[in-house]
This record gives sequence, structure tokens and C-alpha cells, in this order.
Amino acid sequence: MDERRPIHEKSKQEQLDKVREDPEREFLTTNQGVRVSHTDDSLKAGERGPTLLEDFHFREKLTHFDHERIPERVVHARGSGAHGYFQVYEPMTEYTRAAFLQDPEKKTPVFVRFSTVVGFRGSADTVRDVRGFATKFYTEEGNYDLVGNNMPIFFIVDAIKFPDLVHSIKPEQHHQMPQASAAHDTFWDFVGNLPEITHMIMWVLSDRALPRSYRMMQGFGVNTFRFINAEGKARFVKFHWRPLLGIHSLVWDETQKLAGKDPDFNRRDLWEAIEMGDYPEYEFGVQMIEEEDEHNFDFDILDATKIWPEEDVPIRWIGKMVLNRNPDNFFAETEQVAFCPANVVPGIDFSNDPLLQGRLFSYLDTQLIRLGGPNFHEIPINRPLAPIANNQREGYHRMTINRGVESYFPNSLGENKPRPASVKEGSYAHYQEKIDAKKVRARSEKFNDHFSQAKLFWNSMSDPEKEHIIKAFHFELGKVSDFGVRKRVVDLMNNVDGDLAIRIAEGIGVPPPAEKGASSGTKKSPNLSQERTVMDTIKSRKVAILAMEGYNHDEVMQVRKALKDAGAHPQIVSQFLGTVKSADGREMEVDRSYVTTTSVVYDAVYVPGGKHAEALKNQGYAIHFVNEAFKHCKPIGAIGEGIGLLKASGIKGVAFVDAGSGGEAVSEMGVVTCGSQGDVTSFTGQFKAAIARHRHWDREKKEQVPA
Ligand code: HDE
Repeated sequence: MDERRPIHEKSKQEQLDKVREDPEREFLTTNQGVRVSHTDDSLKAGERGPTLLEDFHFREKLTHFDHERIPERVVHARGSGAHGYFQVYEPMTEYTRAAFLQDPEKKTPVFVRFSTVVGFRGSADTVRDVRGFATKFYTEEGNYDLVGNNMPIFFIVDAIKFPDLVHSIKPEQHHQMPQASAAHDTFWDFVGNLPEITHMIMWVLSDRALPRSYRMMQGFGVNTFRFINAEGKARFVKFHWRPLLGIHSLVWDETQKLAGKDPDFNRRDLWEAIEMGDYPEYEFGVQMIEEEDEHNFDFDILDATKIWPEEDVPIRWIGKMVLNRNPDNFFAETEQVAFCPANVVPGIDFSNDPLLQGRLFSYLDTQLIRLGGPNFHEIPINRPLAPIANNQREGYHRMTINRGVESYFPNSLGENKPRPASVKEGSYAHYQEKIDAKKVRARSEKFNDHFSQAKLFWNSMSDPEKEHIIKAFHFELGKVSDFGVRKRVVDLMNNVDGDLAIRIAEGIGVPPPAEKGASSGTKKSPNLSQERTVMDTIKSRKVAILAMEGYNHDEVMQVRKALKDAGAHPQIVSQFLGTVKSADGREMEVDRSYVTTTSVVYDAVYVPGGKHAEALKNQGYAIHFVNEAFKHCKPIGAIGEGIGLLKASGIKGVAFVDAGSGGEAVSEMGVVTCGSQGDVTSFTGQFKAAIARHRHWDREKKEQVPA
């Protein structure tokens, strides 16, 4: 492998090596395998004449190209996938007969697709949106799909409203704007008229909708399912994923800039992390409720707009998933993968959650058109590892060559095979739930408490998280042109928290509600706040080191090594690509030039000491870089003369050490400074701690910094 190639291009190089060695790729052929002599000119009647119809190579090439696109997913169109494996921690035999949840030694292969929901296939990654988190487990008993999101609840309680929801949030029908955004009239019109959406709105306007990375967000099955054990005993369950790196988010201004600077930000992050060996890891958790406790909660456990608070129903962490391989081909795998919540294995069953029941229909239905017919289970990414044997035949794109003469059951000619299996032989057994009911278009009364859990979420947020939610309302509703729509949303939120409604109203030109809403409870569920997440690692964080000619070489090497040793990825950023010279004449390779990068793609920035600081202070790019990182509450480190750039960038309200001083480094609001005679080890320690905290929200209290 070419040593100079960035490490995250490893799989590209591997693929190149593989195809270069493949003898079958030597000659260009048609799809019939006929070798082609020339592919630059079509076959013509004379050098300046018309193209001839008999040019089968030309016609085949163009025809195939003309048909290259398949419909994008109606929702979740933009996604990124990865392969990996899942392992259970201990046998779950007491609760489920699912084979992949029995043996801690066994690694079950998985394919995961992360997605945004609203945007089209080519839209930006960092929009405010729910993220899909869909996992296909290729178990020995067949494929099990856990088609989840990064938020634990949903907008609506019954799937029959899904088309209305999606029509309201997608670009407006008359002019197809805005792209990948909820900030427009039709969505908020829908919201103001649908109280059941309130809880989900709190989540979507929170930092959860702006994940720093797919590797740093939770996943939830959302709907209520059942575990069934070998004795046929059932329990209600909800599924969870939690990332070992913690749950971290971007800030709103940053997401919008990223949408332009690197619309592939989350996709690139996932790809590069896997290429570099920073394999994303998630623990798998279940909440379980005994059948006899079904009605013992103040919410309906079949209502997908409600969480099961951890305080009431603890999560048991039962296994771990590791994503360790990028797809070989985006279209073949990530685009053609087809998930379906109805794909379950023995031991996992459905509940009567009306959102889930509708989902059981929709996925296969949409895939029939998206993937062009009933045989998409034969596409390699969708094929189970367990053998398929049935009497389904023919249809578009059939790959299987079914041998024998019979394709029906019962039969004698084929010895009655394939025959139905008994439960002992591993067949799926639907849970025999007793149903005694009238057919009605109705829902149970408990579904109608729309505000208690919205309030629970609000109460559980830290102060900075609350401020972010209020600002998100200001942005979203600030883009709504209809006054009545804005006002209805304020009135709706008044049911959650009167002060919240007042704060929203003041930002969007709406008078506060006539009567301050009665607060629906003071209960908290502390783990809903991201403040409580993992904050003791800097693994896989990207740190920019700004360096120009005259930087202090030994210092940079020491800091860079300390960051690398802790698992972070420092990159040298300078005016030009190539190398940059230190104060004592040594050289170091530049990873990114100013024009090809920006502060918003980094988690932290470090400005080394040395004479180069004079040049940095006079470069708009460097000033903006630091200033913007400060604005986005990112950790910033500077040593010696480097502190001058922090001052030049307009950072205020933070105490810096004296540039020429000695002693310990000082850390304040995530700004870590150390004098030129100071202790670099103390600097790296404090800088790492500041990076591990991810963001330093104290800075938001005073918005003095532009950018
Ligand atoms: Fe989906 N959803 N959804 N959804 N959903 C689809 O299926 C649908 C819901 C989710 O990476 C579609 O193949 C209905 C909840 C993910 O390929 C479609 C309802 C949750 C993905 C569909 C819901 C999800 C989809 C579009 C009831 C979280 C992307 C393309 C209101 C638990 C999977 C496709 C991938 C995709 C229907 C609600 C998650 C149209 C009717 C709740 C992660 O079938």
C-alpha cells in the first residue's frame, strides 16, 4: 500500500489491488461477454456521418446508463451503511428462544444503515432530523431486522397518519422547498393541529436531532415488541442501543455550515472511523414488562409516543454490536438493503402497538416498487444466511434456478418437501394472544395524555439543553410565514410548560399565551439529558493543529503524540499542502490546507507556540478558525505565542496565562493555555480533559463572539 495515502483510504486501496489482480477484468466487454475494441466513438456512416443503429455496444452502454437510477426511499432516502457483528453477553433463554441471543461465544453478522428521514438522497447529513438506525441480524434462524431510530418515540400513534406526517414535513408541494428541513409552514401547521406530536417535537428540537456522529448516538426500537421463551411465556419489550463513545451533538450554527462545507459529514465520519480501525460499538439493551403488568403504568405501553422511563422499567444491557467493515459498493449494499420490522425470528414477536402494526405492512410494500419486484430477497445484502426453501417462483429478476418439477405443497413427487417445521424443528410460532374485541376505529383512553412525557423530557434537560430547544423553536417557527400557525404551536407548547411557551413566543413575534399553562408535573428522568453521557474519552476525536513556518517542533510533536496515544486524530492544518518548517528548521507534513478544511469538521483546535504565531495573527483564516471553534463551544488549546492568536480572534471572558510564563496550564471554559516556559504535560492532560467533555456550554451565556 502507498504509505502516503491517508489511512482512511485503506479499503479503496484494497479494492484497487483486488481488481488489478483479477484476470477477468483484463478486457472491456459487452454484457454478453463480447470483447469491445473501441469505446470513444460510436459506429458511424462515415467520420462525420450519423450513428448506426447496429452499434450494439453504443446502444447497450447508453441503455444501461439510462436505467441506472432506482426510486429513492420515500423516507430515509439518505443513508450510510456498515457491516459488523453482534454478541450477546449471557444466554437470554429465560426470556426468549431467539438463537442469536443464547450463546455469548457466537458472533452474528449484522448490516446497519443509518439515515436521515426527510431529505432526498443527495441532501446534507447534518440537518435537524430524526436519524434512522436499522440493523439486519443475519441469524442462523433467518434474518431479524430491528428498524429503529435515534429517538425513543415517534410523532404519531397510528400508522394511518404516516402519509399525512410525511407530506407535511417534506418540501411543500407547490414549489418543492425547503429541502431536508422541518422549518416551514406545512409541518408546523400539522404540528399545531395534532397534540399527540408534542412529545416528539421536544426530542426533534433538542440536540438529539444534531448528532456529532452516527457513532455517538443512541438507537431505539421505538415500538413495543414481545420476547417469547421456549415455554411460550411472553413479555413486552423495548429495544435500545447505546454508543460506547457517549451521546454527543453538534451545535446548530455548525450543522448549517457543515451542510455546505461537507454535506457528507456523518457519512464520511462513519466511513473514516471504520477505515482507521475506530470501530463503532453499541451496547444492546432491553426493557421488559411482564404481561400481567401491562396496565400498571400511567401511560399505555402500546403507545409509541411514550417512553418507558428507566426509573420505572430499568434497561438491561444484554450484548454488544461492533461495526468493523465498510461496504464494498454503496449501491449494491447500502442502497439495495431492505429492512422490514416484520422480519422477526422465533422468540421475538409483535405487540398491538398501532404504529407497529401499520409498519408491518408498509416496508415490504414500498420495497416491491423500490427494488423492482418480489425477488429482492435474492440481492446479496438481503439474502439470509439460513437456507431459503419454499414454493415461490418466478417474478422480475429471479436469480434462483429452482430444480425439480413441483412448486406446490402438499406434493408426492418431491417427497412433500419443503415441509412445514414443528416448533421443535425451529418453526416460528406466533404468540397466541387472546383477543376479544369489537372492530372499531378508536384508541384507548390512556393514549390521550399528550403532555406529561413532553414535560418529563423538558424537566430532565440541563439549562444549556433547554436554551438549545428554545433557540430551535425560534429558528423553526421563525421560518413559518403564517402567524396563525406560529400561534397555534405556542398555545400547544403552553400545555407542556408555560415558561417555555413564553420564551418561544418572544422569539417569533407572537404574543405570549393569555394564560400561562398549567405545568404538567415536575418529574425528571435524568438519563434523558446528554449531560450525563460518557465524557472520559477522546477516542477518534479530530483535533486541528494550526501551524505556519516557525512553529515549535518539539512541543507540537509532544502534544500530537499525547493526543494520538489517547486515540484522537490530530491533523496539521496550514496555509498550503506539502511541508511546513519549524523554528529550528525541521519539517513536518501538512495534512490539510486552509482552503480544503474548516473548523467545523474538527472537535478541537490547538495553536502551538513559536514565531509562526505572528503570521497566524495576520491570517483571516486562522483568526476565523479559532473564533468559530470558540463560538461552537469547542475545546481550544494554545501554548506560548499561540495564545496571541486566541486574543487576536476576539475571544473574550476567558483568562489566559501569560504567554511567556512557566508552570501549570490553565483551563477555563474549555480554553486551555500554557506559557512558553510552562509544563506541556500539564497542558496535554488538561486539553485532553477539555476534549473529553466535548463542548463547553458556559460560553453560550455571553454571545460576544461573532462567526
Ligand atoms: Fe419507517 N419506513 N415507517 N419508521 N423507517 C421506511 O421503508 C413507515 C417508523 C425507519 O435504512 C420505509 O424501505 C411507516 C418508526 C427506518 O432502509 C417505509 C411508519 C421508525 C427506515 C416506512 C414508520 C421507523 C424506515 C421507507 C409508521 C423507528 C429506513 C423505505 C408510522 C422505529 C430503513 C423503506 C433503511 C423506512 C414506513 C415509522 C424507522 C415507507 C408506515 C416508528 C430506520 O416503508
